[in-house]
Amino acid sequence: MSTPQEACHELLGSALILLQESADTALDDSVSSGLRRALDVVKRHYRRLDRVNRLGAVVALAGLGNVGKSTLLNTLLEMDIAPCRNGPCTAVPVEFQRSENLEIVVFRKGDLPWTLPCAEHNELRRHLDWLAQDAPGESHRQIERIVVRSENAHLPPGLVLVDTPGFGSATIDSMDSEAAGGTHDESLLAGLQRAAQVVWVVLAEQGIGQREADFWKRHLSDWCDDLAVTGCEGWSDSELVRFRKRFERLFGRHCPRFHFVSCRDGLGIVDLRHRLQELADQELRSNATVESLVQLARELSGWIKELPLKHRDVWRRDSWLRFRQGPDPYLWKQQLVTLLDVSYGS
Ligand SMILES: Nc1nc2c(ncn2[C@@H]2O[C@H](COP(=O)(O)OP(=O)(O)O)[C@@H](O)[C@H]2O)c(=O)[nH]1
Ligand SMILES: [Mg+2]
Repeated sequence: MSTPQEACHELLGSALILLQESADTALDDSVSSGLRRALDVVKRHYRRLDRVNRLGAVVALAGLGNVGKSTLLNTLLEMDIAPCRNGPCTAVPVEFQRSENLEIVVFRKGDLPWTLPCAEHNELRRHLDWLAQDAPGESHRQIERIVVRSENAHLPPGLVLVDTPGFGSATIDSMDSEAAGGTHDESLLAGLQRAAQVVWVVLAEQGIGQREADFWKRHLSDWCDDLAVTGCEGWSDSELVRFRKRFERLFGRHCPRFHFVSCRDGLGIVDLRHRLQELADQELRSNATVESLVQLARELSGWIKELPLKHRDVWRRDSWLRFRQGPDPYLWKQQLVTLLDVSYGS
């Protein structure tokens, strides 16, 4: 029997074929464009799954500088470990993984990795403060990334949680010329290359700039479903709702989930830990993908029922039969078929 991840991959593949073939042969333009919109959503899930299969459960906390990424990571892990702004700032990506050993592994350009075993947490912290700072000098310039292994109960096995370098808030906001924007985008993206998924971090009182949202749409929307808003201590529920309403429209159709958190009073931290567990676990992640597909099928079903009768037969006949026939070990397809079989309905 296939694993949930393999079954999810298969399900997405057959949904893609059904939507593509039906959109290509639809006689009516509005039917074909409706199907293509659904196709975009499924393609996005497919690309995501592909990236996770390739890179593993590597989740990066990313965002502008000084928005609380490192502090959030420390709070999530209940450990004073990632260097924060009141210490030296993080100049290279620092990856945190669960392991029985307490050690730091330093990856340098054109060199073998260098392992630093640590006897206790303070020693690790001291090494890390020195390594992660933006110090001048050849030895620091050669460092590409740092891996920290520790037996932290809050790090789900298999998850790699990455603290990424901060980017001055001025940089994205002041990208006036295309050239400056390009350079900045490249450095930001280079830091995210190894991440299969991104949690984008913003600071509540700063809000979200148009350029940040544009950057997200252009480069991250395929693998960033989560937005952590830090510094929300003392915010009332209605203020949080207002924040969401004000900024969610910037993201368009694929708006990420907002997680309101505070490292001061622990608001939202348990929920965000659960979300990271979900991202780390193949089965939970596959279930979440299927849930989104079922939601999409519900929307499609509602849309089909609204079509004029003569256009309601949206599925290409042979594609529909093939879709129904494929393997369905977890009875996921059956749910979709039930929802989507409305072509001739009343
Ligand atoms: N009030 C408040 N301040 C925070 C919170 N998270 C981070 N900070 C502060 O924001 C500043 C920048 O934090 P840091 O984690 O270094 O930001 P980074 O550059 O994004 O990694 C520090 O002074 C933190 O104390 C939060 O949830 N609430
Ligand atoms: Mg930092």
